[in-house]
Amino acid sequence: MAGLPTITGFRRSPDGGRGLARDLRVRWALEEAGQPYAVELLDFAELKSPRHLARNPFGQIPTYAAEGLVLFESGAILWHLGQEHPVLLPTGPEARARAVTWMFAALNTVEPPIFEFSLARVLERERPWFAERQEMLAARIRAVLGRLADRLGQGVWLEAGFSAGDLLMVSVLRRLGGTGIVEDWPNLANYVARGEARPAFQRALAAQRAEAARA
Ligand code: GTB
Repeated sequence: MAGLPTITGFRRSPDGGRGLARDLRVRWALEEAGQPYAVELLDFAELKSPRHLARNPFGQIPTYAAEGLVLFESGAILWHLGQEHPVLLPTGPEARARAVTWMFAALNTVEPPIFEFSLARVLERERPWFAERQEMLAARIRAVLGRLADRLGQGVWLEAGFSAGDLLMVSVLRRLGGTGIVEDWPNLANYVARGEARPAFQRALAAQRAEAARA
């Protein structure tokens, strides 16, 4: 659709519409911002096409394009949207810096062991060392989540109000759905549920599910 920011997502997400791929966090951010958007769905082969590699040199989703600006990396896209939308990044310089810190914490500290853990479940199940490695990765995840849960305490969000830091943290923790790991910390489980209950999240997930059903 001409004029609207356009993001990219999987035409057929391997998660079957559970919203675990990283386009969901961009959709959620756009919904929080009240910014209408268009979605271009890509087959796996199209990810590595010259057209898409021009948008993202790693041939991945999500990307974001608006008014000649083309971005990749979900964190960078959210940071960009946050410049215009205080619901994502507060305007006060210190509050904004704290929110950005949580964005980095979600992507650089919490997501890597979770990503490795879930990737191993898909790619390494048949390996003789699978169980041992899963245990090791689960221990790494638990160490990080314990610290995160301590900091969150009985807070509603990680700082005074919801921000892109929470949006990314909840998105990252959702990947552990079904493993029972997050549930070991009821405050974290409630935090994820609070994020998922936000109307903007629900709209983003519903849109992504509807596309998955049509694909
Ligand atoms: N650092 C980048 C970012 O944050 O934007 C990473 C982007 C990324 O990993 N993209 C993945 C991709 O395009 C999709 S999200 N992969 C295709 C490729 O590399 O060729 C990762 C993902 C995929 C599927 C599920 N799932 O089915 O549950 C979950 C997460």
